[in-house]
Amino acid sequence: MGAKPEAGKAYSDKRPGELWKSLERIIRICNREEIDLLLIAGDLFHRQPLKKELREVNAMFADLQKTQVVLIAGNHDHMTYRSCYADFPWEKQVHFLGRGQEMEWVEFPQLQTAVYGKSYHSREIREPLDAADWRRRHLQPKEILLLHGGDETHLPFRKEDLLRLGYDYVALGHIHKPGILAAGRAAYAGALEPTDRSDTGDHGYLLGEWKETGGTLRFVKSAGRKYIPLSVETTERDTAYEIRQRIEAAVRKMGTEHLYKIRLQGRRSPDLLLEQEEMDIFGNLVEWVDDTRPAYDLERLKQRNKDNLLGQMIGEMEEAPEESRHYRALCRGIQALLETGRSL
Ligand SMILES: [Mn+2]
Repeated sequence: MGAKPEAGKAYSDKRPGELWKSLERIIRICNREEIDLLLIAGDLFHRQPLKKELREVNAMFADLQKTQVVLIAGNHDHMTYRSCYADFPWEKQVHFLGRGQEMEWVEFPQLQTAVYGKSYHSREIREPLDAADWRRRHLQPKEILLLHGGDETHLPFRKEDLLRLGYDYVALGHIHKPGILAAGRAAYAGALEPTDRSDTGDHGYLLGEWKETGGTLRFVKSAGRKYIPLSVETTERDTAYEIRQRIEAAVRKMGTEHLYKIRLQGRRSPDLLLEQEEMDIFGNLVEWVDDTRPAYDLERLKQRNKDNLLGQMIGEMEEAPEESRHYRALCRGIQALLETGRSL
């Protein structure tokens, strides 16, 4: 919550509201599926939550019929002495762990389960995970740890050390991409919704179940939109009209509700009129990279311009690797010279 992701002009304003809607869907799923525990492993908010935002979240949690909520604060919404988390009066089924610096826990005897966790009290935690600080107390048959971080500056840990703590399950937060760290033992649910254009791929939540026969854990897609990288191949025969149609067809096929990062690749006619604005057909274009190379008749141009700057640049370009920045810079320079028309 509280993120304002780049979402393409048609979506930018509605995107923050959509993130709230996404949480609302989770509440309905909890009620429908009679979920026992909803675990939120930090960074529920993208920044310090406002009191009115906590009231909204709390009102949603209040609708839970059977579900207990356990949450911690992550690096984005870390605790400070004036954090609204510090003294917020949560509903009785909501358990916020981490008003203090030490490990806290909540027991659910009817579920024979305890959930442990610690909130961030700073933006970063550079010290690696210390087993003594994170040990379980063996209060219930099943014990779960909520842990936020895992990269260099946010509680670095080695997988073996995490598993050695002996929890039945570690619900991990911080990394936006969902991923199982150790089958049935530790996993990142990932961000419920992608909140940045680098959050490509599917987003949703993890649904875990303990039965007599063992546990299962599966990822469930639930995000309303995703960021999709789309490569479009061009040839020197293509017109802008044709490229536009190609983009339109691809976006329609994958879904106009998604947000696209488009990269043009291949050759293109030297005098192609291509406006990025024109290519944002559905208002969901968030990134545009034009890596096409103009298909000049270089031999002819070099012959005609061997005594001037253009000829010199073409000579240099032929030496440079096609993928290099230098090559692309020369391409642009040559194009600029050609557009003035004088060298032709
Ligand atoms: Mn984080």
